[in-house]
Amino acid sequence: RSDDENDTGLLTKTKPKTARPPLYKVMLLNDDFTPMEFVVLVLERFFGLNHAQAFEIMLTVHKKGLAVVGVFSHEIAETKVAQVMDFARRHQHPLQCTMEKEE
Ligand code: NFA
Repeated sequence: RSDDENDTGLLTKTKPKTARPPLYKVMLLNDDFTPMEFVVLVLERFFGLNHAQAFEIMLTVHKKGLAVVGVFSHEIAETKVAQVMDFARRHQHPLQCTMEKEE
């Protein structure tokens, strides 16, 4: 905090603003080929969801086309996307995972 003198001659406090790092939404996209159980496994393994939560989010992706599965710092979001994309590729499923800066 610093003291500033305004045009009334009064001293006022100015709160220093500490910028918070931006957060990133990690999303899963629907496709016609990835098995539902594989998507549930991804959500349990990489996003720490229990089976019921994972099944619910999988169904949302299936019905709506995509869903946000978590919100993370840039570095963590990048790691999640890379882990999911690598796991899907190794199992030869076309599942897509992307990240987007939160507003
Ligand atoms: N739509 C896929 C199916 O019917 C399931 C799926 C859900 C795929 C969520 C990708 C994401 N097998």
